[in-house]
Amino acid sequence: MFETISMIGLGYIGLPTATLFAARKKKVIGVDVSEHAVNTINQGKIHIVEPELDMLVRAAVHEGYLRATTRAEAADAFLIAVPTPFSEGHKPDLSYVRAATLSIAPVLAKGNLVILESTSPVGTTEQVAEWLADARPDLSFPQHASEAADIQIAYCPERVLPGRVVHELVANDRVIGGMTQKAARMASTLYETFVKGALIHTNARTAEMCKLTENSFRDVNIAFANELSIICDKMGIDVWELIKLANRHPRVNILQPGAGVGGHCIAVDPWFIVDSAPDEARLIRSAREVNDHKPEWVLEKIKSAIVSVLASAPQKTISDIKVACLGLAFKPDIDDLRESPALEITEKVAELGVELMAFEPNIDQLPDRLSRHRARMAPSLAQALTADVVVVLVKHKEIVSEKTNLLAHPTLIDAVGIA
Ligand code: SAJ
Repeated sequence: MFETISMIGLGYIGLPTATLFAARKKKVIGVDVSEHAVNTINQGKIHIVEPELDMLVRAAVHEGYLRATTRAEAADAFLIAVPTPFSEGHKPDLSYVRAATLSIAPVLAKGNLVILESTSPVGTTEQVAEWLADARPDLSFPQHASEAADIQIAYCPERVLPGRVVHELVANDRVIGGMTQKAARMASTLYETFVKGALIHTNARTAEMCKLTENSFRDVNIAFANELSIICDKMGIDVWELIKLANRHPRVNILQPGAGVGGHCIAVDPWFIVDSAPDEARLIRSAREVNDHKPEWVLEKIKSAIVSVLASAPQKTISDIKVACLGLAFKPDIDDLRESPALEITEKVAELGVELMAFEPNIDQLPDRLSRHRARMAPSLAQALTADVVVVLVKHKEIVSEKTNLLAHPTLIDAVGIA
């Protein structure tokens, strides 16, 4: 039924998905606006970091099943996996989805299936169907012709964890939201090519909301932990011990406070619900605000520590103070710095005019944002420990393994609970 599959958007989700189809000997045409991405993939290499993916892409390209291009071509099924960021006022920005949709419109043909995978506000799949219907009046679409439509459309979100994408794309259950039941059945047939998890059918709007709900659930729960950490700090209680104790209750499972919520999903997706239901989504909005505030709170703690060091050494000025920030990535044991609260905090510390050392075992070079300032990579954790103020921002394994030395430091700010 699906001989040729086209993936629009070859990023963190699109490329692994395209590659898994190709690994099952489907002919896959990957489309991306970035010439760099297209050229890299066509050489059998990858432009993103994700375990196991390089090997799979190399095989798929060399065996001729995966090819990348900047222009959409005819196919049996089209999958769209492009970014959906938010713009001013946390309003969803659908411009990439619209551009991707319009790019496939000229090559659509009767019998095609179109699947939107991008995390999207409720109603986006119907919007995609409208854009396509406007662009192709010669074809019929599900909003008018239902199951008899020439083109079937579904919304099928991914739910994979960065760093485990290849494994989770295959193993996780998947929600298949058809604009019609026929669309859901067609999408299931397509994903059965490589998905071993269950494929569960619903309508497109519920599937859109399901993706947003999953990430909002996590955001709300992390906000609870972050709020507790701020309350406990005020009350002189060790939040990490408190959480361990509370989690001994059979029905309590509090997550871990940290430096804030980073990445491109959890800090974004809940806003799509808030935008759709601003008066009703009170808890979801508060959680976002609590988590967004956490880096500022950590920064205030660092500033207080610097003030204390200066007070105990009156001959020193701010430029004499050495601060070591441990961890820059958005979460433990990855090299991904995008939307990282740890990086945001470290940059603000550097802006204070201190001498800054950053320790990040997963990267070789300081990002530009930091190298602009008086900042350098700490060659080792031992070196970082010579700083006047040491701040733990990410629970990387290399940092936790040094916890005895870290906890002995006289001015340690631990945002993640290494003890
Ligand atoms: N974090 C905490 N405390 C915790 C757990 C996480 O502060 O107890 C922080 C992390 O340090 C990080 C942020 O939250 O800064 C997000 O990390 P994460 O591991 O919770 O999630 P992501 O962004 O890597 O991936 C999420 C996943 N969603 C859920 O777990 C519900 C993943 O399954 C989704 O596919 C992904 O978002 C996505 O693409 O939407």
